[in-house]
Amino acid sequence: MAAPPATRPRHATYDRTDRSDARAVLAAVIQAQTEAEPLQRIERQDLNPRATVWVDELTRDPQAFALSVSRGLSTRPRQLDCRYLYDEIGSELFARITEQPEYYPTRAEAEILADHAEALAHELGDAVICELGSGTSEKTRLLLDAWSRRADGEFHYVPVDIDPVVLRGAAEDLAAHHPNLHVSGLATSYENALVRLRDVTPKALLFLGSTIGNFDPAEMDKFLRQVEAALQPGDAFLLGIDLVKDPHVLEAAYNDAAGVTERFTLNLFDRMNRELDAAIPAEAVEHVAFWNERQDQIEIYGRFRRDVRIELPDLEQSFSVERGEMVRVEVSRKFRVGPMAEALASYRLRLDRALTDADRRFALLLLRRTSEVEPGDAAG
Ligand code: AVJ
Repeated sequence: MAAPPATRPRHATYDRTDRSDARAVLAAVIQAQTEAEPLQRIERQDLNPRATVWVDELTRDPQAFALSVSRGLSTRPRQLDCRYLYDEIGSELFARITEQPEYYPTRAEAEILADHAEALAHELGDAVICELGSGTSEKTRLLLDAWSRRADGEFHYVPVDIDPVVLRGAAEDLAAHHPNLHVSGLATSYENALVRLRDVTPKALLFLGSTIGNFDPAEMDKFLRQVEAALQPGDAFLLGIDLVKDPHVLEAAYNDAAGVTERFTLNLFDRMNRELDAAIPAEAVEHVAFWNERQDQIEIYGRFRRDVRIELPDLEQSFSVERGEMVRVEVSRKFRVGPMAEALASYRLRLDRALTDADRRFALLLLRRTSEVEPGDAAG
């Protein structure tokens, strides 16, 4: 047994030689970082002997949603924070989006993961798999299965998701299906999770589904700085990016014929009614999604069919939205491999391999955190 991790929690690292203790070390790292943030209350929930989740107060705080909506409706153009799309209903609807024939990204990425899971497990099998925005961890199972076959002993998965309900479900289910797997889930923001995972190494940080496309350029810069700080030299970063392609294909993916994406968008306004008593009439909002050619991004809005007053009674605020107004709920940027690799190099992320599906719709970038910005990189 290693020394009790609690004696050196802030600098604890994952000990390769004693896999059985790694969960305790992970727990100590996470707990220690938590204590460094006294305002952030964290509740530890042991689900079964091999699955634990840490739930941040911020994920349970209704005020946070209200404040975010208030901010979003006060700015022009109005825009809501897309993370609030993923409550229990929204996560379920997103899972159904991924099954729609028009929504290719999930299938394309799963194809890549299935084709390369063995090779990735071979290359990265020692690493703790940490995943930002894990959701149901559906695609990640392809990797976990490969890790499970390869691992000589125990291995570790740290899923991070903003929704504690979805996270708990996935954590319990994954531990049940892999007898040599330990799951330590974090229900928190990416930012908090990255701080807490800094000392866990070697790790493979996963950010799949082209979720990075939800960030505007300034947010992406901030996020990549946090990733750079969270990774130790040699740690891996597996980044899924959706690629620029025929606008018809892109627009169809966000306007599926069955109307699931429409319901996904409208759920955000329903959620405002459910949790904030916003009093938005059900038929007042419609889903609009289109390709913005200049910015290489899909933009998704709720468009108001008539004048509506949105109430936020807890904040004693209300907002009048006019007929025809568009409230942005999400952007989904699309990328090109070359420029993306160049951008990532200035965060000390070196592209080792770009894996694509047969139709080159989607790419999975395998990056390594280097000690230095690669020479010749102008942006460094
Ligand atoms: C989960 C953010 C990657 O942008 O394609 C799908 C979300 N929104 N359809 C995406 C989404 C509407 C999705 N991401």
